[in-house]
Amino acid sequence: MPYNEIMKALKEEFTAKWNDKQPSPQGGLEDHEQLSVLGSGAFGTVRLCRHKQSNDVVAVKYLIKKDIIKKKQVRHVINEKQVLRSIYHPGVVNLVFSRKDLDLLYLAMPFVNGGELYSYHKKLVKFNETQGKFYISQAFLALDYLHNMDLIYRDLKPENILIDANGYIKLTDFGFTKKVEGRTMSLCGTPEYLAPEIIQSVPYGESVDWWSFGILTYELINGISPFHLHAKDPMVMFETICAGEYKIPHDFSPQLQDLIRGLLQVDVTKRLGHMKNGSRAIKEHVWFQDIDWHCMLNQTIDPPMIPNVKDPLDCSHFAKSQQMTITRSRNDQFVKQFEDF
Ligand code: ISQ
Repeated sequence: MPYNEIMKALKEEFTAKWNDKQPSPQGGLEDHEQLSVLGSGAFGTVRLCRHKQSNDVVAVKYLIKKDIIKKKQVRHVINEKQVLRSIYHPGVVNLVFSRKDLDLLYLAMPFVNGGELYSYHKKLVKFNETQGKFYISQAFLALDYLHNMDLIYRDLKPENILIDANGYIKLTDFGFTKKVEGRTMSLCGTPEYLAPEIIQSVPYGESVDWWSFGILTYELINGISPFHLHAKDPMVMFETICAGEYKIPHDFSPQLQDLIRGLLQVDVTKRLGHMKNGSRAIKEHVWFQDIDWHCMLNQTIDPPMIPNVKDPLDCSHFAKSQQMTITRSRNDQFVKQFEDF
């Protein structure tokens, strides 16, 4: 099936799910055994859980209602659930089920057991162009899918890219993802990956993701991101980003240098990927000329590495992190705010 046709079918499926808003069932995870902590974020942790009867495993994000309210993230969290339950693509994590009780919200997702791309990247220091191109092509397909669903991802970085047991990537963390037909203005993301137009508070669109895609490409192959130099001083970093002051490593091939220059354009109108169907310009860029996009989407290309996974419960690719403490309440003080979750 041609790519456009695939996207059209996926959009229909996405729209039907998006419009069919269903609140999560009430209840906790008493039917699951809680296993290792896989990671922790601002509002809670992600844990591996096993269904006691079926043995099915899921990665569950536990979100603490009190903390979400305190940090004024209620809309973001409700949105994250709606995005997760509507998306369906081999390159993105989606929702298996969700629940809520008096104090917590639960988002159950497939367990992607190879760990974060970030940790392999750290171990290998950097990928060569051929290895990097595999992950970057995969990330391209995932982003292009989200854009076709009118979603802007807004948080592309190696920490949000998981590797599955077959060595393919899955994007995770849709807390900043926004459905927009047109432009938006909110400030969110990770400083090192922020596009100039987000920093400058001007209305922006999906091109912000192509900027972050440029940063990701640079970082995966160079080992260090273009603006990392100023990581300790965000104000200087923001000025440098907006001035487009970065150096392209001399050991990048001329094709890769050209791709980076095209993506890391401060002027959005000149950025590769800008305009409707602009992603074709990226896909058809000379650096990707040896990529068979059809095989890339169907996952029939040998990945640069296959994670060493012993069994379905193997968590060894996730660093042990801190557990959270939850104070249980007796009343329904947070019920109203999360009605739509
Ligand atoms: C799935 N598998 C492992 C870790 C995860 C972290 C966040 C979201 C989904 C995940």
